[in-house]
Amino acid sequence: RPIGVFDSGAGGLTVLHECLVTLPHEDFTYLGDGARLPYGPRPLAEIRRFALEIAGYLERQGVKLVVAACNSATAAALPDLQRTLSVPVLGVIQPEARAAARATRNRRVGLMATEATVASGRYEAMIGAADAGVEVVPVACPGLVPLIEGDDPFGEATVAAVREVAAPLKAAGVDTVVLGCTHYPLIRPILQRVFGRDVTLVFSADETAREVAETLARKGIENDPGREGSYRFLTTGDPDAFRSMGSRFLQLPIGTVEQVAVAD
Ligand code: DGN
Repeated sequence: RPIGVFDSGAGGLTVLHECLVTLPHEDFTYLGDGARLPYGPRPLAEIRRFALEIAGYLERQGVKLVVAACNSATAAALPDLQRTLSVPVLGVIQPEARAAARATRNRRVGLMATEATVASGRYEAMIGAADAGVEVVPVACPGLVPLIEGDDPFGEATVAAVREVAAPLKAAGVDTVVLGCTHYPLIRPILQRVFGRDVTLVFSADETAREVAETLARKGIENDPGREGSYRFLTTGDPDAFRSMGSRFLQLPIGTVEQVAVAD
């Protein structure tokens, strides 16, 4: 059975990318809610409703595990998803929160994320659960997703926007920055150069892929490691728009994209 991965759009493909590298023997079904993106600026209750619909659709498709590959959806809905679905559900916040608590030396961690993720307070709760002495300094970055999805993701405007959001985190003396949004791995070189050598950047994609692998092993639901897995794409929005944005995030062939309706 495949693993279901969902996001508001194509950003979660950075998480799928890492899962495909870490778990080449597994099958994946990725569902982007292209008809309703972006999630980041929406109220948490609305994101929760969308996430439950999307994940419910994947469950009806027969997936063996669901990955909420969207920080905003994880922030808004993870406990509800875990309560509602009959298969295990992993989000992108807890793996990253644990990694951040491990990485920090001065116990001061910065958070860059969408407005919804920052408003949820989930990172503070999860990092606090890992180490109650860690102070979290959050910065909402509403400008970054549109820039990374724009015509010039690696241009000067993106560098300027990163400098602006980095300034308060550098002033606060954080030694670790959690990149709490699916889109940020794409601009890793820009982020690392702006923050400098001594700041550790923690990404949700690779931490989550590791956690997916551990969960499959623990539950004994791994595929035979000798096989080559498959992956397929579904969207609630325009398949062509998904394909053109998606290749930027996946860095693998996308192939056919099927349009689906997710409501019950
Ligand atoms: N996938 C969203 C997140 O990780 O928060 C970013 C895109 C969006 O919906 N704004």
